[in-house]
Amino acid sequence: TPSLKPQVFFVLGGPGSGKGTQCAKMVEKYGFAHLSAGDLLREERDSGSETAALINQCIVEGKIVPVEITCQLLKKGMEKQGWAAKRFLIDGFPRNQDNYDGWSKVIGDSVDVPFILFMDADEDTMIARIIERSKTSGRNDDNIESLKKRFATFRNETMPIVDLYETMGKCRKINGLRGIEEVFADLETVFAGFI
Ligand code: UP5
Ligand code: MG
Repeated sequence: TPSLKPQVFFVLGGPGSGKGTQCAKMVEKYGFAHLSAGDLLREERDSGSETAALINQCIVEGKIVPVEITCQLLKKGMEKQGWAAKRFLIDGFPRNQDNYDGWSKVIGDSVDVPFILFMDADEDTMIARIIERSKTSGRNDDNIESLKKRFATFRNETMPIVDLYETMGKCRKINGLRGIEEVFADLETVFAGFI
C-alpha cells in the first residue's frame, strides 16, 4: 500500500540564501504547505508567551532556540494545515544536532523526508540581500552584528546537518546566486517527482 504519511522537505541555507522566497513560490504554484521555523518563533515571541524572552535573546544573538520550543510550534503548525497526505516545506529547520535529534524523537517516522534542499550562496551576496531587506523587514536580527553571529552559527552548527543529509544521499543543492526565477526553475527540476 502506498505511504499515506505526509512528505516533509526541509529547506536549509544561510541567512538571505532565499529560503522564504523560494518556498513562497512553491506554495503559490504547487500548493505546498510552508512552515518557516523562524516565522513561527517570531510569532511566538510577539505573543508574549513565557518563552518570548528566551526566543528573542536567541534571535538577536543568532543562537538556536531549544528544540522543544521549535518542534512544538512546527507540530502545531502541521496539525493546523491538516496533517495527512500533505507536502510540507519546513524552512530553516533542523539547524543543529539538537534540532535533528528532537525532531527524530517527536515526529520521526510519522513523516517521510524524501530529501532536503540546500540553498547555496556566498556570504557577500547574502549580506547585501539582508542589508537591503533590513530597510523594510522590521527584523531585529537584520543588522550587521546579529548577521555575523547568524553566519557563524550557520557554518558551525547547520552545515554539519546539511552534510549529514548529504551522506545519506538526501541533499539537493541549489545554486542560490542567480535570479529568483532561475533558482525556482532548479527547484522545479528537483521536485519533478513530487509536483
Ligand atoms: N532574495 C531572495 N532570493 C533572491 C535572489 N535569487 N536574487 C536576489 N535577491 C533575492 O531572502 C532574503 C532577501 O533576499 C529578500 O529581500 C529577498 O527578496 C532577496 P529570503 O527568501 O527572505 O531569505 P531566507 O533564506 O529566508 O533568509 P532569512 O533571513 O529568513 O534566513 P535566516 O535563516 O537567517 O532566518 P530564519 O527566520 O530562518 O531564522 C531567524 C532566527 O530564528 C535564527 O537566527 C535563530 O535564532 C532562530 N531560529 C531557531 O532558533 N530555530 C529554528 O529552527 C529557526 C530559526
Ligand atoms: Mg526566511
